[in-house]
Amino acid sequence: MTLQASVIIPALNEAESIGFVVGEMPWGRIAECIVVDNGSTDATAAIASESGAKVVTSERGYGAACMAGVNAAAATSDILVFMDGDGADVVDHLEELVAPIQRGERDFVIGTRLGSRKRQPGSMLGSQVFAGWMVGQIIRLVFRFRYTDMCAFRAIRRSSLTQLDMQERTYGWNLEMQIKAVQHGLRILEVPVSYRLRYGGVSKVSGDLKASFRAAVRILQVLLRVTAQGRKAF
Ligand SMILES: Nc1nc2c(ncn2[C@@H]2O[C@H](COP(=O)(O)OP(=O)(O)O)[C@@H](O)[C@H]2O)c(=O)[nH]1
Ligand SMILES: [Mg+2]
Repeated sequence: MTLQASVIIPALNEAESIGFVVGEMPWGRIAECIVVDNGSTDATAAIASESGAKVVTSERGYGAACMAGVNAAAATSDILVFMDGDGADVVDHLEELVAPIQRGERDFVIGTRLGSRKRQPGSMLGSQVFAGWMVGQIIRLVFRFRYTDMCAFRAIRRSSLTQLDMQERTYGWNLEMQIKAVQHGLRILEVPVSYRLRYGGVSKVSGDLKASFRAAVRILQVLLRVTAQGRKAF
């Protein structure tokens, strides 16, 4: 029996892109696509729903949206896939993320935009490449596992995610998952993925100076807090 996968997409003011993203879903391969809209002032929710997604809302924050998606996922889904709602992630790679978990070989499969696959020029800022590298080095020094990126496109076994007891409700969510996955001894795999320019609309994080600064501070806080807790616990 193949394990079922739910795709969870946090989306904030993505009216220009969300129809494209949901429209690309390989419906035959997934149980459902959940779009979590918490505070959009545009037609994101309506377009997502018209395109076939299940739309839910949550408290403010990127991590809060991801968590709401987890809580909304069908009880029959054993695998949760996260991806962005701007069309930058390439859903064709979904199979490569999900299959190692379905085969029982891995618990957490994360995309890396810095591997062998094509990255559209300008789709990733130098600061994002550097942040992924730096965080990867710190995690490697402390926990002996090397990540090359903090890519949002990732798949995780639901029971493993529950075990991680995620606390972050803003932009530290992705990193918290990565560090805790190592701390809890999950079987992790990085898979090279392609990355595109966003389909339409504007960036809420990397392209916005204030938001990038807030995200960077949050990521550093998570890095220090979760790493310190992990060192105590293990
Ligand atoms: N629901 C929700 N989605 C968010 C929030 N902040 C960012 N997103 C979504 O998270 C994804 C990544 O954000 P994006 O603006 O593309 O960041 P960038 O890739 O760093 O430029 C997109 O799908 C956004 O719509 C938020 O507070 N709530
Ligand atoms: Mg983006």
